Amino acid sequence: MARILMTGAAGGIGTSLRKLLPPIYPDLLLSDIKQPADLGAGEKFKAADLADLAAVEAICEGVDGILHFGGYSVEGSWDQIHQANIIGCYNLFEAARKQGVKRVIFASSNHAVGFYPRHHRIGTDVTPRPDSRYGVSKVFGEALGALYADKHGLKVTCLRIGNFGEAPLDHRRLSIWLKPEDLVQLCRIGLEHPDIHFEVFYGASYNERSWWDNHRAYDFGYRPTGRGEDFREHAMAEQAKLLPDPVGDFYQGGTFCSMEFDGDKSGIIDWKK
Ligand code: 15L
Repeated sequence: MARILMTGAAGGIGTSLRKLLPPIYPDLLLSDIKQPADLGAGEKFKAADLADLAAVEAICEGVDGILHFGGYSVEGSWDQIHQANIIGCYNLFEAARKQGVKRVIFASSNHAVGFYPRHHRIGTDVTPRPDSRYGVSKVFGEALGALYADKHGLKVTCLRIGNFGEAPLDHRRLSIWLKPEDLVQLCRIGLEHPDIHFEVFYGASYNERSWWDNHRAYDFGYRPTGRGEDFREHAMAEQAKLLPDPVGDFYQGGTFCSMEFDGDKSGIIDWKK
């Protein structure tokens, strides 16, 4: 029976997956910097600070596969991103190698490519265009994943997650929504598919407005069950409450692009005008 380690167990994705994974992976070890307040009696938990290599090695001991959802999950200061997502991600891959872990699923993000305009459909093989320090850390994590796959034989799957949740939150999220059960499918492909060496998939459900060519995931058997358009009315009503954001509304990364933006706006088309 495979022992699976999930980092980031106290975060948004981790909290949801703690409920969905045990029937599939009963030997599930949870980790985060602090124990989740609602940890159940049947749940196994070991605390670890990702910036501490020895602590990360300790949680990887005896583990077959890792779901790495730990780290900083939004834009932060350079120090926050550096500690949790640069040093932390390096420690995770290095600890996995040292402990003989076979597979790693890395939670990358759409923000690794957030500066592609929304009218540009992209695959997983495009040049990275991160929209934030956070996005840069995800590009770094994908690069580390490729290195550990090619040099050390770790089987690595990077998931460029769109927006994870029960429903799309606004207009932008109609294009990038990821239903929890669909993320579970992608994790299973990464942990179990015999042909994984190094792969990048978009973590997105079946969204008719998608900006992404995710055929690689479908080739590996991914069949998403979530459909963003089913929530169109709700998402558009929520969108109507938001202020216009010419930069964020033009690029795929949304507000991650407009925050701290002082670049050239001349190429930006305000579609609403
Ligand atoms: C992400 O990568 C974040 O972790 C999440 O909090 C959302 O901001 C999401 O992207 C998004 O783009 O909606």
